[in-house]
Amino acid sequence: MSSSVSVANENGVAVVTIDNPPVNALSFHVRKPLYDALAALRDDPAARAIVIVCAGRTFVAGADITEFGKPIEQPELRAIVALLETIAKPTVAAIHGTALGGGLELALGCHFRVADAGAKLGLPEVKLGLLPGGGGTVRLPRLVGALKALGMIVSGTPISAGEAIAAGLADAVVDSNLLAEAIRFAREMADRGGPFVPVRDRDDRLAETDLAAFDAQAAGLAKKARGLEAPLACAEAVRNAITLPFDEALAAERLLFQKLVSGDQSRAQRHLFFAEREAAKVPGKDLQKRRIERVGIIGAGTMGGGIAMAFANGSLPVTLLETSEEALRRGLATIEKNYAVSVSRGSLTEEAKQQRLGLFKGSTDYADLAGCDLIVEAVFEDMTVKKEVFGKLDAIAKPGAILATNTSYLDVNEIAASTSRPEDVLGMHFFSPANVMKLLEIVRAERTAPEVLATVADLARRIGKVAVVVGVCHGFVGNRMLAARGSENEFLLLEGATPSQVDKALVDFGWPMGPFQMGDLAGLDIGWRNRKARGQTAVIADTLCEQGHFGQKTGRGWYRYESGSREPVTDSEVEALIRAKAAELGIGQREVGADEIIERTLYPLVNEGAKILEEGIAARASDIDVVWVNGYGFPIGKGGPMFWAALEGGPRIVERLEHWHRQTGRPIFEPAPALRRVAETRAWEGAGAR
Ligand code: 3H9
Repeated sequence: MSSSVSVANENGVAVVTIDNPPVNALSFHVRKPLYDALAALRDDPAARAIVIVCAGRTFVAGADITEFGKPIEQPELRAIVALLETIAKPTVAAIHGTALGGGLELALGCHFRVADAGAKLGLPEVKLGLLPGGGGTVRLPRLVGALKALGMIVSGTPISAGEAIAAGLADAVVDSNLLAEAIRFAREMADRGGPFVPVRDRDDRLAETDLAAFDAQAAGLAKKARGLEAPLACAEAVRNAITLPFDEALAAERLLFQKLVSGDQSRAQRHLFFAEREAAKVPGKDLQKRRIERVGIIGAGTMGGGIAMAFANGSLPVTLLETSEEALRRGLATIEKNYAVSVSRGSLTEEAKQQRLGLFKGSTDYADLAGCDLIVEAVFEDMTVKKEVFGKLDAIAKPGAILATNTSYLDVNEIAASTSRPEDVLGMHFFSPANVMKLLEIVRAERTAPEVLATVADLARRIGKVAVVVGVCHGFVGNRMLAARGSENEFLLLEGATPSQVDKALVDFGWPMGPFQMGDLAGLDIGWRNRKARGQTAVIADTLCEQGHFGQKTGRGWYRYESGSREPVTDSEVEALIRAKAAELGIGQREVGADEIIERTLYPLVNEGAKILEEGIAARASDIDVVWVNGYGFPIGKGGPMFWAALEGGPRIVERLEHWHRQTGRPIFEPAPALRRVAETRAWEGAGAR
């Protein structure tokens, strides 16, 4: 007996309870007593059957991720599962909450799985850059078939108890009294008598596998892996389960796991797992939160509509305000259309669509916002307009209502100062499309009350957003760094790179898309308009816009697009324009390599991140990583810009920044002192290794 594992005998059925809050991870202090308990029960005549159950909110949610990268203390999970499979009496996993990763692998070591109706079962290791390393890749296919197992393991997405029983993963699903039902089930099995066949010996589902179909599905999944090793290793391991004897496939799984767990990609993804949870720890987290039961949104355009949908998706009633009936009708129609698309794609039921639409109330009268607990303004990005809106809100919002601006760049302190209650004001910077993108920058203004910050952070989680608290500056964390990433783009072209070379270098790095392709998708006219408003110029992009090349929507931008196609085609006229501009400016053209492109785009990005840390705009380097991975597509296998920078090595980045500073004379490359300092103390790397 230990505090983490206890055993009780319920009229001949041994109940082994794991109690390791918060998620019953299989830490060493669980594995050891669990192994000892099972070894004793195996030969204990007083136990006719064994049930493994968990205390608290969930079944085992996996191996203890904090132990990865350290020497493994025996017994390992694999040994526990192997021991389970030597037990002749019936063994039953009683599953509630989430049986994930090593948790599901433990359950796969049992003869039977009885699940609570609300339980979820899955092998999400791929999301940590890993594959299931406790036999999951060889046992799951034996129960659910190789194709289903491949889908589950490569996506990492858990399935419901209902799906689990249909797939053959669960043997019974119960609506209540899980433990009592599991004990009853175990007793019934003991009465029925064995032999009970361990999963390792159940090969019938594997025998029916169509290997060609499997390979076709695996090839499709591999295409989507975009440089990540884990999805490919997952597919390889499941294939081994089909083609190799059990023990050989298990040994191969082990080797693949060891390779991945010690690699940079998994370290990066584990870093992100903890970084997201760390980001949620905001100042005032333990204070009494304000109640948020109705949200008001001002503006039913693309942004406002998306934000309203994000709240409705989280079951919150929304009052949507527009300036005219016509604009309101248009906004609500777009929302309805978006939900209809989800229904047609099968990601939403008609019933859920109706339920969500039922949460919307439209209005053209500010007075209708008086009952809202949170009001988010998503009007035109202009300080005068925003201040006017906040003036009106100040007059009508009820005391204690939280007032948020969805500005991407403007000074939230100035906006807050236009009200008589700056402590209730903050920024909520959503990313477009706001109903889809997970990131939310919560902008803390100078006078924002801590409980306001904490309330909004909680709310963000409630609506499925990954929130990061940031301070006030132009562009906050994300857009400010984005400007730094793009600052060299045109110079790279003028010096001899082509748009497709720049895009390819970044796609090879792991981005879903390069900056020029992205520009064409978003519309080049947007940046043009912004530049004009700020009196800035971009020599090539401005000329393209003057010629009506706005990107995909006009069929021409940095690339050419055939009618109806989103496939970029190299445009020789654009390349000629770049050469002509370079000649006009007296800039000599030369070969520009992929390494130079990465250094001149991503090192300035990291450098800006370091400045942001120095200024306290972000509280932690890992917060910046969370912003960039969730909002801007920074490759997860690189862990975000700051994690990647630590692996690159601060001194190297500083040296290269100084090199490019000398070459170009442009001040953007001035290395931030924090970059040098932090790199030397390797503090960022410490955050990653947690
Ligand atoms: C694996 O199993 C490998 C095996 O195949 C092979 C082994 C040889 N370990 O998310 P929450 C912490 S790989 C350590 O906010 P929720 C988390 O950091 C693993 N710590 O709760 C947080 O700490 P803090 C495969 C863990 O209710 C606290 O628990 N399994 C672990 O929103 C609460 O977490 C997975 O990948 C862990 N495994 O969600 C599942 N899990 O309070 C990973 C959580 O200090 N976990 N913590 O910030 C999850 O997906 C979610 O935590 C879960 C609960 C859905 C379970």
